[in-house]
Amino acid sequence: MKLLLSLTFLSCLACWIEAKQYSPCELIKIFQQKGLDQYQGVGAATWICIAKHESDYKTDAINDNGPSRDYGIFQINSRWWCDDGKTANTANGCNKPCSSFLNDDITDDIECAKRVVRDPQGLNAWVAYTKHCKGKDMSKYKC
Ligand SMILES: [Ca+2]
Repeated sequence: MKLLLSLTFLSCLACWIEAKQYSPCELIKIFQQKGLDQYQGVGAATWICIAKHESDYKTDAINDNGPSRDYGIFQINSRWWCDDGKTANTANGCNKPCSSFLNDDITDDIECAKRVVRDPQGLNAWVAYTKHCKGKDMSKYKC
């Protein structure tokens, strides 16, 4: 009975805590599975660099920029890519509620990142990319 109670408690904890801090090795594997590695010619290490400097790999990262907010591992912006219900004139380019970029299932985050990088500005949409990744040695972001 005690064991059963503990198991119930543990599984409930798992339901509540959906957020997660990934490791680079976990992310590289997921990026490869979901076709993000080499998407538009961008290798997994560069995506890792972006996630590192945008969110430190935390799926529940939120940054308030005043008129809009950035969500999740790729810090997807509520003015252009998702709807958080409190950003004026969101373009909602990924057609998602921003809250879907805060859980530990990063499938939709990856799909939205693909949409972002297909825009003319490409990776430059991410400030972390231009500041920390562009033209830099990406070898330390490998697994
Ligand atoms: Ca998600």
